[in-house]
Amino acid sequence: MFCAGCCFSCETSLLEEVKVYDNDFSQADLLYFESGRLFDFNGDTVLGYFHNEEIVLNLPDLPEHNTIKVTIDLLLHDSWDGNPDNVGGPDFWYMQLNGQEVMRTTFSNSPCESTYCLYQSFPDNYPRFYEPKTAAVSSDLPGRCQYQNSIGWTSRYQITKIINHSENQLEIICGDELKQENATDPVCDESWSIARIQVSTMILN
Ligand SMILES: [Ca+2]
Ligand SMILES: [Ca+2]
Repeated sequence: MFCAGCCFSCETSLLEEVKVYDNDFSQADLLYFESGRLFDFNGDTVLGYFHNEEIVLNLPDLPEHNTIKVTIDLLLHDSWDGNPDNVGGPDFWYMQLNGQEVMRTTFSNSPCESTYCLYQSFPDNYPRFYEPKTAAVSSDLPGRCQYQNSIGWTSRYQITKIINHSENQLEIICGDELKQENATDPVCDESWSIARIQVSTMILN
């Protein structure tokens, strides 16, 4: 079959891609959020911050499509501990698309040396073992609270998920299960926020 513009090895081709949502929160636009709040982080308006909480975004009236792509720019603040199963973790973060859990992972901003390392599961789902900040697009941001003035205590990730989807609405839920039983102020110890959400509908054949 002749296939204009598609690669030689792939069996599917992208017929159409429509950017249906793009929010970096600079316009303080919280339309379609069930609940949401904004704060200023490092000179940038972002959605957050959260700790043992979910955000819910409902996008209606999507154009006809069979695939959907969601890209989230995620900020992890302060002392995320990754995988360890103890008083400090694991520190989970997850994403659901129309009720389907497409990501359930852990992140770590913590030290990693040859004799002591708090591994994270990202960029895979839990449980996997990667060094802290693996695949981060930025790791030189200051912390938000516990390490407010210290560089290297917020990491930024860009997470993209592509799933089969043809309904005319999309519900995006992001949340965490953070654990810090030995901290007097757990929200200050670790939290997260979102700098940008982009959604595209696609038609693949
Ligand atoms: Ca911690
Ligand atoms: Ca923790």
